[in-house]
Amino acid sequence: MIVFRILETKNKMKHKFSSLLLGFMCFSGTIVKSQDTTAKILKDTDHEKMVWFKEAKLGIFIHWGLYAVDGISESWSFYNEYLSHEDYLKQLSGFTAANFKPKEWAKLIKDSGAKYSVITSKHHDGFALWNTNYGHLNAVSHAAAKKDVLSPLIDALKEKELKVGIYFSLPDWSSDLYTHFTTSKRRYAIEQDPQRWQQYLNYMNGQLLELKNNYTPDLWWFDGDWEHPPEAWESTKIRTSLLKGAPNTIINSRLTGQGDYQTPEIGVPVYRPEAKYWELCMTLNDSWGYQQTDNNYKTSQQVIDIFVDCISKGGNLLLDIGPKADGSIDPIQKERLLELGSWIRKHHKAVYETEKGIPYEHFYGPTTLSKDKQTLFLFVRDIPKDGKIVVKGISNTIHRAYVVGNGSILSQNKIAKLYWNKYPGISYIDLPKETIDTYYTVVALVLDGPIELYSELNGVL
Ligand code: H79
Repeated sequence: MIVFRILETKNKMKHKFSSLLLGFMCFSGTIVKSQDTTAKILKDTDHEKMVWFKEAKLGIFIHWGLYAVDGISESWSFYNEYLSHEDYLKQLSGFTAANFKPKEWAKLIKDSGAKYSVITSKHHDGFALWNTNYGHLNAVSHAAAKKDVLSPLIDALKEKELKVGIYFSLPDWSSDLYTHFTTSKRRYAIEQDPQRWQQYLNYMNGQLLELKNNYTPDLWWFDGDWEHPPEAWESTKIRTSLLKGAPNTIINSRLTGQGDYQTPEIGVPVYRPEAKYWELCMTLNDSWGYQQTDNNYKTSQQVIDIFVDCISKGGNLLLDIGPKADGSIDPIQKERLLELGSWIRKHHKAVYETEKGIPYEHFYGPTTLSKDKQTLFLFVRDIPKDGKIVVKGISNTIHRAYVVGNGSILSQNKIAKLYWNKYPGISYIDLPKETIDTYYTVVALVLDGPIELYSELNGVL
């Protein structure tokens, strides 16, 4: 259901399908290992500026716009001609933000365990949440809200010491200056009217500069780059301009070729991505924005499954919420964030400031490593039938095994260790029932030094 609903809209498009955005996909039943072709990122990204991102692990994505009024798909509903553009814009009168409490949003995001948030300043429909001087389609001039809703949210996020990411759609399907209007209607082709395209770029860059100057975001989250090649977007120029005076700002991979990190969407990477920095964006149900008819919410277990999968593979999860048009947040969405947050708080040592874990050959489950590589965290989802977990091929001495967030010291015994070779044997660690967590129990193995994995191919002799 999940992928179907989202892809259903896209399949209507006349473009050839490419894996550019959805990232890390497998096709036609053949196993295709993740390839770096999915999102072209810069090779010379400054690693210093990526530290907070790498250690953050969780961000909260916010899709808030006109589409929440009728509960229809963000921008795509009119693009794919499910309703007219005129009817889509009628939602302006329902976008009230009457119960919008930015401080409560920021608190919820903080309580989810996230370290940053990314908010849709403008989706493909061109509706801007801030008081832009470029165009009239915005929350202040035309919507029932009659106020800038972006500024107070960004202030509240900063007050909570959360990093701020701004989502910005390169396409603006409502602008007369833009090439694409709907799936069957193009306004013009760039080659036919380069001047008009230049006017669009001026408009778009004007908005970007407003956002930069108003909010000095920590991260830019671009979307929609697939509609034109990077030369048409002048993506190099955009990056230079956004980083001028703000060199530590991070840019996602959808400013084609100019991004700092890879941006897979929905598809949880099966294989560990090769990219040093990546972030999976994911919906809580099957919709980015609020859709009252969509009750296909992932359970808390499933949300935590996805989160653990991402961090054990060295990536971040950008988990989406879709607030209602009045600014309130659905109780189920709140509950999922809070449940994730309380699990993360209990296990924070195994989550933040960790690195990707070890290969599955050593432990049949997700793992992370402390920054000094001296503590290995094992994420145990299913209760072992004999109450023991198994770790193989670790050459270090395990000084201590304990349950994170619970403190119990665990007993262990080793089998198949000979004195006359280096094969490290197999460790069995007892996991008493009383220590089991509702979602994942995390066992920390404190090692005698940085982890050393036994990797001789031929075994003992
Ligand atoms: O904001 C949410 C979505 O509305 C937006 N990104 C998230 C965060 C998004 N919409 N579509 N996509 C992302 C990916 C689009 C993929 C496709 Fe296509 C569009 C598939 C078919 C048409 C890309 C372009 C692949 C072929 C053409």
